[in-house]
Amino acid sequence: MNAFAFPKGFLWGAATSAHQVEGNNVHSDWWAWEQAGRVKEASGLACDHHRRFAEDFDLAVSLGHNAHRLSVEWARIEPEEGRWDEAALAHYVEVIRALRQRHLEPIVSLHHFSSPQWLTAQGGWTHPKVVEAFARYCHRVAEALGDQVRYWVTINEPMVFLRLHYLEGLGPPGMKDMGQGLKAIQHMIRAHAAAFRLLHERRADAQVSIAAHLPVFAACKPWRPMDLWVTRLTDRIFNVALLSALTEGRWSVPGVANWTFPEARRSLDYLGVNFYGRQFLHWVRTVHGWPAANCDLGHHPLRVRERTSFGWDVHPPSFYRTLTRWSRLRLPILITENGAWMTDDARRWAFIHGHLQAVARAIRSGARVIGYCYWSLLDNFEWADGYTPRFGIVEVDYATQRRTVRDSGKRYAEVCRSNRLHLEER
Ligand code: IFM
Repeated sequence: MNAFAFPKGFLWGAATSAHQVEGNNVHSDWWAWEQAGRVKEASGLACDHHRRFAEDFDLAVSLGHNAHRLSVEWARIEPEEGRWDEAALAHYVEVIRALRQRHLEPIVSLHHFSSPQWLTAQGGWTHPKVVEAFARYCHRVAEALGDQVRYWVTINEPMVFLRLHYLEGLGPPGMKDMGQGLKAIQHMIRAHAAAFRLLHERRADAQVSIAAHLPVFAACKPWRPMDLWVTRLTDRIFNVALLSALTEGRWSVPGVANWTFPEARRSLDYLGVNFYGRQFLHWVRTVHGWPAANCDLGHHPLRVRERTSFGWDVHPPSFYRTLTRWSRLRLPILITENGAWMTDDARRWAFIHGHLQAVARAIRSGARVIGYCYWSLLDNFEWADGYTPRFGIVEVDYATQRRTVRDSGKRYAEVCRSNRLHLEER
């Protein structure tokens, strides 16, 4: 074993998103979706973070963090089209001030799965005017927060968002249509490019990216040509095409589409990486959807040794692979999310520890990783899965809003404080 020192100034923290923690996000499309009974549980008061943000940031400081990722909520800031809620903006100014007072570097996402109801009523991200609407909203936020925020995430996990909301109908607007999904991707790329530009106009040293969910895809049955084919195709559309649109201005998936986005060329200052494990895929016959589905990991007792309480694969070597693969873009990498729901907290720590080992090894191999945000600081509302999954290094008792730091949070704090990790030789 030897001690690995992370680079000086490394950002250590945890991430949250507005709808998942704030509570009473009544103008968002997710709120309407929940009220319409489309999910088993509604978000309601969530973690009441809208009122308790200062004490939650105190907790983050007590855990040795020096950064914090959060999102601002479009639906609060523009509850009706063209009507700006100044009090909502003032609230986020307060939030950022509270972070700065505690020496927590803010990493601010502008869109994290939830959109204003008025936008979704017009077709959401499939409507061409979303690009301009998003830019207007970002402009307002940049005006209010721009001098206090350096790190921005324009859109969280664009491809997961599209898959869940536009291809699988699991979130608003509940579409299941590949054609609409393809429209939405184009609008997201353009919206990101517009936000990138205006954030830089506001502050030249802004660091802007997306948070890209970048799994390693593997075939369920690699001896089946169709499984292999659909796995490569999914990697191309989910991982490669999006990143080449934002770096080279070209989105191309053979047999699907070839587009150019000159305005999106070089629109990443760093790469935000969300990583949760490998995804095993097999080919499925479909009419309007994507011809791939996740396979039952139970079929892979030899290859999938460990799973989270969600049943997701746990595989730190794949994290190493993702980090080294994408370091070829020659951008700094900020790990904007990595985490697990584990009913046994000792296994959560093992997950964090294993993934930090992978980060250290990737840095040793040349990846320029500048920070790590665990998902999540708090247990929170996990979208269609409600409150059952618990990802937090801080446990939340939803009946009393009492916070209790988990042991995994304390172990993670030791790494954050020391900026070091004992690297286990393999
Ligand atoms: O809770 C989500 C988050 O909103 C986006 N990334 C994955 C997390 C865990 O599923």
